[in-house]
Amino acid sequence: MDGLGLPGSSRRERVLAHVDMDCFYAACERQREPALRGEPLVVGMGYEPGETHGAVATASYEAREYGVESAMPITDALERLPRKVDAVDDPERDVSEAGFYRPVELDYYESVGRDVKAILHDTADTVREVSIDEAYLDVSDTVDWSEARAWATDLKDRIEASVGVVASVGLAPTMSAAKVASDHDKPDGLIIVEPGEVRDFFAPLPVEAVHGVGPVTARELAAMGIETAGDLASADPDRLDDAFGERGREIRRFARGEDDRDVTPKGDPKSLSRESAFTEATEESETVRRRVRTLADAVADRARRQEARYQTIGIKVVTPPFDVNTRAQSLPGPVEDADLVESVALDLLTEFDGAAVRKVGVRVSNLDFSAGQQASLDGFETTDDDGPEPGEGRAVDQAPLGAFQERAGTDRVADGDRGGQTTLDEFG
Ligand code: DCP
Ligand code: MG
Repeated sequence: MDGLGLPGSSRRERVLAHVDMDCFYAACERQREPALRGEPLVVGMGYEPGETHGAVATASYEAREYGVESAMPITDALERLPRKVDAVDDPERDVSEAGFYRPVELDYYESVGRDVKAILHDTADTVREVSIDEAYLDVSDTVDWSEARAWATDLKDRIEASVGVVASVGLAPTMSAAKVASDHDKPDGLIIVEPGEVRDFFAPLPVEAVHGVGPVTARELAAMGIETAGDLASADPDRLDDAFGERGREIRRFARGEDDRDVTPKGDPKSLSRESAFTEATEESETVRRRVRTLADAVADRARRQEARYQTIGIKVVTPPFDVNTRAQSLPGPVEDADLVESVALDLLTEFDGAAVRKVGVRVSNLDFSAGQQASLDGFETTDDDGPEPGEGRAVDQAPLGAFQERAGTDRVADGDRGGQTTLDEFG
């Protein structure tokens, strides 16, 4: 019953998947032209049949064996792997050592990508699409570690049977480990990294495998004698801090398998919020304040994990029968400050001292993701996992009343959104 992600609390080990299609553009070409299956195949951006201009967008794994790589000029690729049509006419060439070349047709690949994503959305509630052929899934609520392999095998089979392309899948309790896992056994890969195995899984890999470590950082790390993720995981944090600042500590955390980023659907959320109901309306203001403190911590932690700053902090107080009261305070600029979320929320709550309260919520809005990854969440989430605090009734899990609603000029909104509307107006 945790999973709230409260600071200091142990989160339930999540079951996250990263799905990435194998040699995707080439796979799409093979899907509509099955004769290309099993053949060396190069898909060229800016390439035209019979010509030599353009660059390699992707190559089938058979073509990669000839040294053909993404972003290589087609002229170089042709030196390593001539075209079949040219080899047939050239007595110097061996047709069996030649391949096929096709120009990029993005519209078609996008439609295949959409078909794959439809299956992903069908199989997981939370899907973050990353690129045309890649997505993260959070299946914690439906898949247990004991059935992870069966689930992933089924997903791979479904994609191949209904779309005709092959996916590599990695499962792990963190996003970065899941991504490395999906890449680890390509093509047609399936790697499961269970909780507790993440650090060992990373240890022998080169530092570049660690999220946030690019070629430049890798070179700097190598100069410090840090070559594998294992070296990075056990490096002296002060030394990393001296060399890279806070980012040094962050990549060390990733190398240790510590990555608490959430899989969030794509697109900016308008707000991040948590709400929680009391079994029965309570007039004990200290009970309400305690709950608001918990929610404020949860919201601030969620914002931190999504790398969101916020300029508005608000509360929602539901009084019997279903009167939704919202209050908010806007700040001069975006902040990331958990203490401030708590103090502003408690301050706004004082107006309701002594009132009977059925439900409370804390929300941050006017979000700013410029500092990091983007995320999406609509309206209020009902907490389903903060247990009762001592001396108060059990927190009841309820369907969310819907998003905070606020009409211009009023801050008391009839509970018109209980029928599942998701209208959301910004505070402030
Ligand atoms: N792509 C591109 N240019 C690049 C890299 C990729 O046009 N420099 C396109 C072609 C790829 C697609 O994006 O097919 C997906 O990129 P990936 O990095 O996932 O590469 P592939 O799917 O081709 O290969 P892999 O099997 O390694 O995932
Ligand atoms: Mg791919």
